Amino acid sequence: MPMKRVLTIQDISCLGKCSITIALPVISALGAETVILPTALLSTHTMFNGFTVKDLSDQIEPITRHWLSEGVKFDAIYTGYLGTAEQIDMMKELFRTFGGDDTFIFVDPVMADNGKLYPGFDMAYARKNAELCAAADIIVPNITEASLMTDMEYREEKDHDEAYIREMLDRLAQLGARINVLTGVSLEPGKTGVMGFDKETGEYYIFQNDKVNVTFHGTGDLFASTCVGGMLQGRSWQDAMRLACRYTAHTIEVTMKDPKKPWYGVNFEETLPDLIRMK
Ligand code: PXL
Repeated sequence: MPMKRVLTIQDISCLGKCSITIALPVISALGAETVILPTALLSTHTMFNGFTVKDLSDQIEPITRHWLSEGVKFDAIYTGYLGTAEQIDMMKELFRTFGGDDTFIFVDPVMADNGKLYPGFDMAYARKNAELCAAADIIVPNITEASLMTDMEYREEKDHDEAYIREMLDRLAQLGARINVLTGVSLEPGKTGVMGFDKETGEYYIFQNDKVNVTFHGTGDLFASTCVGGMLQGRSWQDAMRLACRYTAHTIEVTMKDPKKPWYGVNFEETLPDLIRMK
């Protein structure tokens, strides 16, 4: 099979195991060429105190202009954490330039979790992220992000039921993407996973894992990167979601066994060989 090529656009957090430092190894391990466009350079991710940030917005236009002059094409474009509303506008432009029938656009509207926006984001940014989702083929918000983009109440996992999740999926679909996947969905006690909706076929998909009662930073990026890599291997979106749920859960479990686990991220390095073998 010819090698697939994906462009991923998100920050570089030098220390912290998230965004590009997860996307590159994970998608590469799944066998696709991973081209990066860094949106900002941070000393660490934003859960640390005192992190430094250098915005790289001014590099986006010259870098993409060079790629255009080289005739570069992508099989997928995957956006994650972006810093500013202006960068979202730049992404919409970039999708128009590099998108097309042979390029799927995968948007993870990273901005919030556990009912709260991440530092530096506000409701205006949430509305902007909804515009980015409208320009995508597939989106993978968590419940917090989806609640902000659909004006629905945020409910914790213990309060999820299928009616709540279906309504959220229907409202997400109205934003515009064809495939809408909610992460962090719990449809049975002790379980967590995803529920997705393909608005073209009208099909819903649910996958639930045993819940490990911890949250780790970077697991959303691990999940999204695995989905993108899985889809580039030719898996259906449902198969890619299932792989991503199983791999993320497995990595959390393995990380929990490390007495020296870092507080800021998961030990995905230890589980990458398993991912390569997972069916
Ligand atoms: O994992 C998402 C993410 C990516 N990049 C940065 C972050 C976060 C979440 O907080 O701070 C810089």
